[in-house]
Formats: sequence, C-alpha cells, structure tokens
Amino acid sequence: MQYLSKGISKDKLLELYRAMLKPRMIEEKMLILLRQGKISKWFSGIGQEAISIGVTSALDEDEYILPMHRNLGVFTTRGIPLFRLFSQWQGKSSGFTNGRDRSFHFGTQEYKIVGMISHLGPQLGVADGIALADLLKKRKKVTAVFTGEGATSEGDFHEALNVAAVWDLPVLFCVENNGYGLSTPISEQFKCEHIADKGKGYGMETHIIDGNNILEVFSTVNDLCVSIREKPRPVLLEFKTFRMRGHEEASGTKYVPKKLLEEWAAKDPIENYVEYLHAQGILSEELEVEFKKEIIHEIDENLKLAFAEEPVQLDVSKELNDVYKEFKYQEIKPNNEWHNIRLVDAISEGLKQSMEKHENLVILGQDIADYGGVFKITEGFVEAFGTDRVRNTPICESAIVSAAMGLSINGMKCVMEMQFADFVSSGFNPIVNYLAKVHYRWNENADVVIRMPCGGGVGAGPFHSQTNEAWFTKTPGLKVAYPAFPYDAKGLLATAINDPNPVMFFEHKALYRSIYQEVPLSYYTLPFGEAALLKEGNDVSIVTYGAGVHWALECLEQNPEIKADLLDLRTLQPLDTLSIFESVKKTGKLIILQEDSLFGGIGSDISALVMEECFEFLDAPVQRVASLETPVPFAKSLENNYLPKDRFLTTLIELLEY
Ligand SMILES: Cc1ncc(C[n+]2csc(CCOP(=O)(O)OP(=O)(O)O)c2C)c(N)n1
Ligand SMILES: [Mg+2]
Repeated sequence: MQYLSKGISKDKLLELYRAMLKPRMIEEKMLILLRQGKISKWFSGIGQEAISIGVTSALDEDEYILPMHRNLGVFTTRGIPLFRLFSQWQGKSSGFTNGRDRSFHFGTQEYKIVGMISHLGPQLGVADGIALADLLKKRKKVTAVFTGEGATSEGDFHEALNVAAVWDLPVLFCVENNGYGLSTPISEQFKCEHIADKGKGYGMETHIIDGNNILEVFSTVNDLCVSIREKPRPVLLEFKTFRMRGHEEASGTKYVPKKLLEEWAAKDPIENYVEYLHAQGILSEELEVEFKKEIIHEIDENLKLAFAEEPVQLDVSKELNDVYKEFKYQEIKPNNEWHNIRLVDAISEGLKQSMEKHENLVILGQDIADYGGVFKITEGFVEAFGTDRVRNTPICESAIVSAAMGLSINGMKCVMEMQFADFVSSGFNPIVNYLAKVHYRWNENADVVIRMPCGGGVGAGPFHSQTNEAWFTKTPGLKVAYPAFPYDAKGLLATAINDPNPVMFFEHKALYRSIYQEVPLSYYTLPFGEAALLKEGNDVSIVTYGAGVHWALECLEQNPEIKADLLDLRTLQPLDTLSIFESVKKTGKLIILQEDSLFGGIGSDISALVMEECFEFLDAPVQRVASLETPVPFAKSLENNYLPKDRFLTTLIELLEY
C-alpha cells in the first residue's frame, strides 16, 4: 500500500492511527462480549475503519455526518463518550434512545451525527435536506452521508443523488463498496464496473478511493471538503474495501471465497498503516503499546459504567408522551375583515401567510414554482418568496420526504406538496418510518407538513382519487388533519405548520373549487383535536369528515324531519373522542360516514371506541357507511356506485327505525 503524507503533520498522522485503533479495539472487545451473550447483534466494520476515520477527520466538527451500521469509527472520532455507546447497545438510558432503538440507529445533535433507519436508503435524502438548509442559510458546510454498495440499488440512492445534482447540494455521498450486501456479491447487485460510474448519469463529480488507505481517504476527502465549501456541489465517492466478517456476527462468512478474504486481509488498513508509521520513524513500539493501553483502559472503564447502569425503567406515560414533541397550541385570533373564498383559496392564503410568518419555511413539490402547482395553490408564490423557498422538485417523492426531514434536522420548516395524495405511496417509507418515529427514537422532531390533495367524485380513476388517510392514522407519530371547509382549512394549516411534529394535511380536490365560505383575511390558527358540531339533534349522531361532511349536510337538508347531531371531525389524529362520546350518549345511535373503502378505515376504530366506551348508551348497533372494497373506478356510474353518498340515507333511515 502506498502512503502519501504530503502536508499532513506528524501529530495528525498519529491521530489518524489512534482514531482507527479505537473502533478496532472496541469491536474486538464486543466480539468477546457477544460470545459471552452480553450484547446482542453486532455489525462489524473491521477492515473498513479507514473510511469512517478518514471522512470524519476531514469534516469540521459542526458539519453533519450520516453514518450506517458499520461506521463505529464515525461515532468514536466525533468523541462520543464510550459508556454512552455501550449503554445504547444495551438499551439503557445513558444511550441515545432510552432503550427504544438498538445499535447505531440514533442521531445526536450534540455530535452532529444523524443515524440510520434500518431501511438504509432514506439516509441519502436526509443528507440532501441538511445540505439544502446550509445552502439556504449561506453557511459554507459539507454534509457527508454513508451507504453500502448494496443499498445503492435502492431507488432512494438514485433519487437522492439526482436531487443533490439538480440543486448543487454540498453533499459527499460515500459509498463503501465492501464486496457484499448480506450474502449478495456485487456481481448480483449491479452491472457497471464501478459504483462511481453511476455518477456520470447524474452529472456528478466522482472519485474512486482505496478505502483501506487512511491517508488517501483523508487527503482526498479533506481537499474535496475545502473545495465544496467554496463551490457547493455533490460528489460521489466510491471507497473500495472489503467486509472481513459476516453481515452480522451470527451469519458468518461461509459464502465468501477464502482467497478474497486472504487478499483483503493483506490490505488491512491498520496493520499496513502501522508498518508505514514504523518505517517512517513516526510511531515507536513504545508509543504503540501506550496507545493500546490507554484505549483498553478507556474501554474497560466505560464498560464498567455501562454494565453498572440499571436497565431502562418503564414509564408508560413517558412512552406515550414521547411519540410527539410537545407543542403548546397558541390561539391567534383573526381580525374583523372576512371575505368569501373557496377552499383552494383559503389553503393558498393560509400557506402564503405562514411563509410570511416563518422565514425558515420552505415549500417543496412538483411543479409548484412558476407553474403554481397543479391545483394553483402556490400561484404567485415565487414572485413573493423566490425559488429558494418555493422549490420545484424532480419526480422523486421518497427523496423529497427525506429531504424535508433533513431540512427539519438542520433548523428549517418544510411543507411538501404531494401532487396527488395517491402518489404518497412513492414516499411512504420515509413518512411512516422516519418522520413518524424519529421523535420517539432519539428526540428529534420532523417539522414537516405534507399536503395531500385527495379524494374521489372527480372521475379521475384509481390513481387520482384515493383518500388514504387510514395509512397514516394507523401510524403513531403522525398527526392527520382533514378539513371540510375553507375556514377550518386555513386555520388548521397554520397550526399544522406551527406544530413541530409531522402532519399529513388532507385537502379534498372535489371541495377545492365547490365549497365557499366567509374566511378571515388575516392569519389565524385553529386547534387540532376539536371536532365541529355542525348540527344538533336528538335522534342520531352522524360522525364524518372531508367530503362526507357535505354529503351528510345535503342529506339532512333534503330530509329535515331527521334530527341529528352532525360532527365534522376536522382532525383525525388527534381525534376528538370526547365530542363523539358526548353526542352518542345523548342520541344513543351512531352512524359513521367515511369516503375511504370500509375495511380498516378510521370509521372502524371510531365504532370500536364507541362500543367500548358508550355501550350502555347505545340503542342500536353502530353503523359504518363507506366506499366499496374496490379500487376507485373511473366511469361516473361506477364511481357513484363506489362512493357511499347514495347509500348513506338508506342506512341512516334503517338506523333511525331500529
Ligand atoms: C429496505 C431494506 N431491505 C433490506 C434490508 C436488509 N439488509 C440490511 S443491511 C443489508 C445489506 C446491505 O448491504 P450494503 O449496503 O452493501 O451494506 P453493508 O452491510 O455491506 O455495509 C440488507 C440486505 C434492510 N435493512 N432494509
Ligand atoms: Mg456491502
């Protein structure tokens, strides 16, 4: 191995050695503990230390770094006290997740490290968002994100690199090509010769680096960082290296040809470097022994601390409370000027006023800039706020959701416009696995609102008509709003943006231009978790939301003899169960109207809750009226049959006559 130490001080050369030695020695200790059954899973980075250490050493301490499961060296080089790492691996409180997540699945703002989620790929888009925030705040920073070569097959890799290229984001994409992804060799993972070859397709600068050569890694990355800080751009780095142990310890390396292991063993990043340092007279035998002694001492002392720590104590209310970041709702009252506008106008007005209120708010979405979005919600926004804050995105929902997460991590707020709610399936993973779980996992919040133009009755077929709120009400960590009127939509959107938690904000397309209402001109907020009692009557309770509210109103108008409480839920998470129970206790009968297909919708849960909490008050079985168990059909006659509107009255009368 050829080492070039040009311009690197002797102290730095030694520091790099010590920094590589530490994770190696921790790992060797962990392997012993693993065999003794004292720790659970272990993903070894032995043989790959030069990459973690070289990259981390080249970054400034306040630059974000996003490691994966083999990057122990990132955590140690950033100076995290070892007992905190050991505690984390044992699921104890001095770790970073209060026992809620394992191994390296955590982040820490204190050390500017953003750990992975198991799904691998979303990390890359998060790095984009972090870098975008730096760019927007005119901070000259680099963000480094790691991935294995296996995970480069995920769509997230393609999406994140493409976005970074189009936006000139200062991201170092560090691919550790270690020959295998679990048991899959690179020949079954990708067809090109080098991962770096892919950079060309994204119009991106690339470098291939010997990942076992610490000086090559450090020098190249250091030079690149200096250059990227001045001239922001993404760079794809492929580090050639090898995974010397199993995917995780239990799985072994039987499938890896012995010859390969031997070849790479000869290229060990630490042994070779030690030889070089000895030959140069930089490292003496005595100093080497001293370093090792110090590290062993540090490991032992910190292990003692971690083992002595009590297992994490269960506090049920804390478990529930930590799913969301605390948000103290602030009521802001409107002024006295009102105007008659459509739902679509109210959302646009609310969004615009939030952009004026929050300087750190960025809107991301397809065709939202000059074009104004497909529903024209952001028309004129570019003139008011510029394309930095009203940002057209490529068609890549997953990377954009991840980027929104990254913006939030780096101090921004983000509203993402999903062009149609149906397309959220392409960004589903980071929503339910990253945004929803991040506060519970490591106390980081996702200050993101995803606007969801949704719903049927518009003759748009199976892929432009869905109302998929149940995918999200099911997921702890998300809030879900679903206003039916312009006044509610504007006030709730303002609150959604103020709330530091992730909010799915449903906007019914069929209501956009058909529903008018008097709405305050000025900025105002409305609280989540409060249903609106639109009509009062003693015969029956009708609970609904979105388009269902308007169907129920029409039905009651045409049948004035029916005396019903009509509750518009307005938000589904939090859900105003108190108002539902109160009404049911008064009327003794409940019908739930939901536009989504029946099974597994929120109506089913409301029904179950009422059965559990109000059983003795019920005079009839709770009724659910919802769409058919089919995709949403295109032709008018089929769609009318699919939607529950025409079935609602029949079931309502049956319930009244029960
Ligand atoms: C979406 C997803 N698919 C599959 C897995 C299972 N899995 C975890 S790590 C891994 C291999 C990753 O290989 P690579 O990206 O090369 O990283 P390495 O482990 O080699 O460092 C696999 C298949 C996962 N965690 N997430
Ligand atoms: Mg790999």
